[in-house]
Amino acid sequence: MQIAPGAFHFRGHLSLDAQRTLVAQCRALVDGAVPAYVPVVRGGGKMHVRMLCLGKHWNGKTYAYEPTRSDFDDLPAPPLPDEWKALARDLARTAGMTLEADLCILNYYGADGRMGLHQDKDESARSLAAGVPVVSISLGDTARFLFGGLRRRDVVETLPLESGDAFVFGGPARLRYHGVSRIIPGTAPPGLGLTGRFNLTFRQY
Ligand SMILES: O=C(O)CCC(=O)C(=O)O
Repeated sequence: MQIAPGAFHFRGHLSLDAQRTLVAQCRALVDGAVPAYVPVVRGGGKMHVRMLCLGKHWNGKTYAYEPTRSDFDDLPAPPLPDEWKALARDLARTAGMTLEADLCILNYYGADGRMGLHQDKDESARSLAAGVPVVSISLGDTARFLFGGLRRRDVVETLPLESGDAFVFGGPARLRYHGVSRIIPGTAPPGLGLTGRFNLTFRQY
């Protein structure tokens, strides 16, 4: 469903089986050879998620993408799986947009996980100017997602992102402020076996 020009919320897009497969992949990745970590950002504050970037690493100190994690352990960003790229491509197409994702930021939110209001604007000037969308997939506990306007002070709408939901924002919505005010513990589908929440955001640098 379109919620604003360029912004789409697809509720229950992924079957429970598809969610289970993704959760297993996310788990293996965040505890793998290049594990997720809690970034410390420019001002010195710790983020409230565990993050793992695939394809390209987003450096929380410089707000720039790089091949290796120079703000943490110098390990290379693991590759973005082809089937994940295809999933993001299909979702963008469903929203009438084109995305050839070359990176994904995978975040794990525990019970106290959150993310302040921000714009995703560290991708290339070309990608941003073209309005190439961000495709977001939610797994596990429900998030209270904040979706604002192009200015920080604009009115912010709150919507629940549940397990299996996808959210796509591109075109005129690409630079809208967004964030997560909180996670609602215990709301993941019982059959998923996940405490907390994974969120995947696919982007094209
Ligand atoms: O977790 C979410 O739903 C949003 C994540 C986000 O805003 C981001 O990764 O930039």
